[in-house]
Amino acid sequence: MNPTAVPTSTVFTAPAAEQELISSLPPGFRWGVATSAYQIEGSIDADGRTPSIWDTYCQVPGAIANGDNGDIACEHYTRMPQDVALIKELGLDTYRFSVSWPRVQPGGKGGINPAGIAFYDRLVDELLAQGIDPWVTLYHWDLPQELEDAGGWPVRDTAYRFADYSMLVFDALNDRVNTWTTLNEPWCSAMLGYAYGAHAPGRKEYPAAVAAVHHLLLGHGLATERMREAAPRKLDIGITLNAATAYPASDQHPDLEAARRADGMGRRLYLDPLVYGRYPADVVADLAAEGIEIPVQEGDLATISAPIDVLGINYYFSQQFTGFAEDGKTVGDDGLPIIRSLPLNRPRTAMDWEIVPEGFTDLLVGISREYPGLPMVITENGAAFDDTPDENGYVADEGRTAYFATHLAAVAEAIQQGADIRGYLAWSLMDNFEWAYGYEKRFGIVRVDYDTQVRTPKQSALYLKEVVQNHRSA
Ligand code: IFM
Repeated sequence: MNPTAVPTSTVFTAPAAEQELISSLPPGFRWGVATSAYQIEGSIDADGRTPSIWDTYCQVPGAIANGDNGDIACEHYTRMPQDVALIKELGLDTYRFSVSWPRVQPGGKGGINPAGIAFYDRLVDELLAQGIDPWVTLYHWDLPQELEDAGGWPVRDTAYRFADYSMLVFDALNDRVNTWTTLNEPWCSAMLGYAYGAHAPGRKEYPAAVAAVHHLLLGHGLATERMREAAPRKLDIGITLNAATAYPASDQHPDLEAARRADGMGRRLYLDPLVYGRYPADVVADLAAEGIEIPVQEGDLATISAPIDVLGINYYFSQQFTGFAEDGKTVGDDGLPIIRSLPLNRPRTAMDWEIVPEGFTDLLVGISREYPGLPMVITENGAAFDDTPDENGYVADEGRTAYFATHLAAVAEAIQQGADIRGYLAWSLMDNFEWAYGYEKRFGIVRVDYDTQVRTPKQSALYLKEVVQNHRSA
């Protein structure tokens, strides 16, 4: 690469090596931003929408920081054209948004709610009118409450309900939407929601969480098969996983084992059935040792491994793991092997997540080698920092901007090492409801003043705009 061809940013100057990598991103690479329904829409009672598990969970005392909820959020439901105009202004070509299940199918049963789907219909039209490609995520965590009352994701029937709901949305929008993601981050739905009680519905039942993993994947497979069969033309259908690199803290056996387990439960438990139609034998054995069985029925794995066109990867941080307790023991009082994360001693974001860009490269290269032939798009990547706006609401978010630069360079590095990565969608278009953290944590490249709902692009937005412009004109 000729160093004189490296563009110089006017809002932020990344180190030359990073700039050089970023400018090596291939032609045709997609650029965009992502959001999700409950985090931005508000208008929770409008047009027939019924409660989701998040509406319910937000009412649990102490569940959400400051008692926040998504009732108003960014008022995107009523301000949508303005938000699409922002995406256009930033020069991005793709917008990934999620559809609120209880908005389009209130109560999680029956036919489509015309007033609910009309919002997404208008959104898609608005995006297309602005030359922005709509990318639909069907499920970003807002299960209709009635389906949780019937057992939620640990219950097999929820997978079938999800496929039915998916087809309602698919039939309404597939004439204009080319890219479809079934689930966003099933690990979070299953583990944060049913094992750790940190997300809605707030349950702490590990075996139920493992059943939820299977039924989420089954729902993905059922929906994928049905959408594929009904597709009027070649469409891109896939799933988005949150994943990370699990580094062993040393090459001692307990540390290697801890990293293997973390990787197994966090990454391979999803990718192996999706790509190879089997659960990883070591993870199955680990679960069996705890008396937990994945509730697989005949034909499920063939359904789950229905071919996909795109694998979405959401990346935020990586960790290293040790199999030693602080006192040196390798087995806990519960008789299970110790597994705990150890700091890598890196700077952290406001989420207390360590900033580990090489973990991103290693993850992408690893997936491309272990699961070859699967085109990937980065469907989320970004960082929360404690922003300080100036008197005009502008945030010079140097930390977030640097995060984008190092992580874009990490993606470019992965491509150079052979990974097939087709695009990058930043998380998130604007500050929004960060689940259990409420509005305290800000991931937006655009600041939202929650008192006035004024949106102000931050330095990171201007930086990404410039990166995209430079990429297009290269
Ligand atoms: O805000 C979330 C998003 O909903 C899913 N992926 C991670 C983001 C940051 O925590």
